[in-house]
Amino acid sequence: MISERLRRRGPLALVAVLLAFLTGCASDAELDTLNPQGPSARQIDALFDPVFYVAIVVFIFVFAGTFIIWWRFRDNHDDETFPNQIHGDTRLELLWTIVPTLILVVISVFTLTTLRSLNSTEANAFALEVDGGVTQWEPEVVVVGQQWWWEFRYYLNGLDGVDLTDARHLPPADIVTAGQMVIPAGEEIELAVTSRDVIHSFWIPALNGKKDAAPGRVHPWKLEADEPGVYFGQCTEFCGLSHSRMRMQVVAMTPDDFRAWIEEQLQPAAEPVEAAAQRGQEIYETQCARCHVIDGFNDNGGADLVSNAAPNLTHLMSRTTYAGGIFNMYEPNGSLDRTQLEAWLRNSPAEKPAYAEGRRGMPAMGLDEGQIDDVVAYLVTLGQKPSLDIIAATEVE
Ligand code: HEC
Ligand SMILES: [Cu+2]
Repeated sequence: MISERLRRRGPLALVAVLLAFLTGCASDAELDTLNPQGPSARQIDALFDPVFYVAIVVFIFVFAGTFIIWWRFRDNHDDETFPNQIHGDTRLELLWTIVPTLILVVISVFTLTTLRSLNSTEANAFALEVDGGVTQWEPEVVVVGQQWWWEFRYYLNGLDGVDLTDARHLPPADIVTAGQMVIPAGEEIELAVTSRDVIHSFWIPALNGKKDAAPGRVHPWKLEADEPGVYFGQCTEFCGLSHSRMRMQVVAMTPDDFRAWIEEQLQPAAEPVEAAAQRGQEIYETQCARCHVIDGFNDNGGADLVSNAAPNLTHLMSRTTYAGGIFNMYEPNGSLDRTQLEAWLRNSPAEKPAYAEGRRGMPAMGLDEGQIDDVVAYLVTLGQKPSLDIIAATEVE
């Protein structure tokens, strides 16, 4: 007999299950794993789908079996009429050992083949114009995780001879950016993934699976986007207080736009002309330069951070998000989101929780409102604003 309790609670439980199920129906979800937009993600999807169908068949089989047995033998408490016992039936034992084994063997063969192919790379050289000459760039990007943001380093002459084993003291790169990795669409990009502190995990669901970023290790990985576009990601290894605020994006451009981006990023910062911006630069020099780098102005030789790095600000304005990809730099109409940037400079740990006293994240700088205005006047001279299309496509909530 179905108990009175179950009769009352059953519908409630069903609603809860349905609600959980419905959350899976979001369309256009940024981190959708079932919407592959590059070759690696497609391979994973091609493995996922058949395994999922096999799992459904097994699920139905097991649950139907359980249900039928429960129904047929319900209310049978009389020991005299115990049903036939099948313990030790060799045929049955063999059957339910061999069938699952076969299923798992077939799945593992396909899984291993997919893994092998995901871990092999065949990136083609990509021609870039650097210093008036043509450089054949082996498309590689160094990905460094740090509590709680991602850094992307481009070494245009290749990674041969670049020692990545100590992520806190990496050799200078041609381009260093944070939060947004820019790549050419339709090209395979090799990644070298590492970390400056704890274990993080790099994941752009539309383009590929996850790869751990571990301190002292360099993990190879790859990405390719079929089309120009913006692909969202999220750190997926719990890494402390602001783990959920450690986001990133891949911005895939047409090859020509990408070349233009490289050219722009190679420019050192220009000297500020306005008086306010010059005052801002002085504040930067005394207060911020111990952590941040602006190419052409300072390197942070004696960095003060435990993790030994803060985002490179040379082309800050060319990024549309900051602080681990959680804030928009621009309003949808393309104007600076000044309120948010000022709030960040006023008291960053209030905007994004961090252990600033434990030297993780950016500390509150104690600037007064006049100084904040001057610093903003200086920051807006750093790098070019991207197109409205990119601002719209990269917008975060
Ligand atoms: C003690 C080191 C330190 C000092 C000093 C410091 N910052 Fe930062 N800053 C950081 C770190 C670390 C981050 C990354 C925080 C995060 O994303 O969680 C950061 C992030 C930023 C960002 C966002 C950049 C991005 O792309 O995500 C800006 C802008 C910034 N700082 C400006 C400043 C300015 C201006 C000053 C001086 C008034 C300053 N910082 C002083 C460590 C520092
Ligand atoms: Cu992380």
